[in-house]
Amino acid sequence: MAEYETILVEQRGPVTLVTLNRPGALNALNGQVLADLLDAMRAFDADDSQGCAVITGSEKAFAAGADIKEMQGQGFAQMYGSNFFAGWEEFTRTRKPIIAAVAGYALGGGCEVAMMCDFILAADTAKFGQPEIKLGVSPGMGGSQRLTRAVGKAKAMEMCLTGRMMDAEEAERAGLVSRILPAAELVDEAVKVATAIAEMPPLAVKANKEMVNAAFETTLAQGVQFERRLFHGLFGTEDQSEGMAAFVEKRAGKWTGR
Ligand code: CO8
Repeated sequence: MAEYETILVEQRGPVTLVTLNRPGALNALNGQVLADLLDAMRAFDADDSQGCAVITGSEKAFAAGADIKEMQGQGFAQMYGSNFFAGWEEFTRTRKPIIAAVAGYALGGGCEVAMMCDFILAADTAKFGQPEIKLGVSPGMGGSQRLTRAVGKAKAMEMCLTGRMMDAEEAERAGLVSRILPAAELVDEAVKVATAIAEMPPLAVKANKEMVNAAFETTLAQGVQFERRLFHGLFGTEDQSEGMAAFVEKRAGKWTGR
């Protein structure tokens, strides 16, 4: 298992657990975090023994945003010229599922990374926000788009324009997070959920992730067509034959990933 400067990576059975680890900066996201995380996610996607990842932070912060000290001295030419932080798009192309397990602050880029994951499990201590306006800027890693799709225009607009944070209860009511858990149980429960996903037929896992994500990119008719074609395609897999046979024979399925 590779060692990284800004993240800790461990395998718990079929689950890759990634812990953001810049405690002195509340896990602020700098170029090194991006490089480390992309490397870890490439390894995760390529490893057949791994079926689902969990990304978490500390008790106090999932991540308090992009690293303000790294960005402070930059001008337009440097930001635009280097296409600053465009590398995060690669993170969203990870084919296996990623769960964000969020405790404490998920602000700015931290909230945006949580929203790039496939779903968010929140500790009761979680706080979500897009406070970039207070720095004279705006979300830059998809927050204005993903937050709006997740919670609707009214809340997204209010949060982006005022920088107000949403607590876990409000985030769950608004549909930003799938569930709230006691902080002390967050990581273990997230690993449990990830293990259940990792034990599903792997091709069906990828197909389900792809089709739900397609809902954000297509019209309803195109999305329904995309779903149906993937559904048809799964009938070419061994795991479909096995899954349906196992149901009829009242036994558990054994997956080959083919
Ligand atoms: N960047 C760098 N350092 C940070 C950050 C950050 N985002 N957040 C906290 N830190 C550091 C603090 O500077 C401090 O370091 P030091 O001890 O050396 O002074 C340490 O972490 C602890 O922080 P605090 O003392 O401030 O802790 P508090 O408990 O008092 O406050 C808060 C916690 C409320 C979370 C506070 O730290 C805070 O407001 N942080 C900044 C939140 C923020 O504004 N986030 C948005 C950043 S901009 C962004 O994310 C843009 C994303 C898009 C980029 C895409 C580019 C294309």
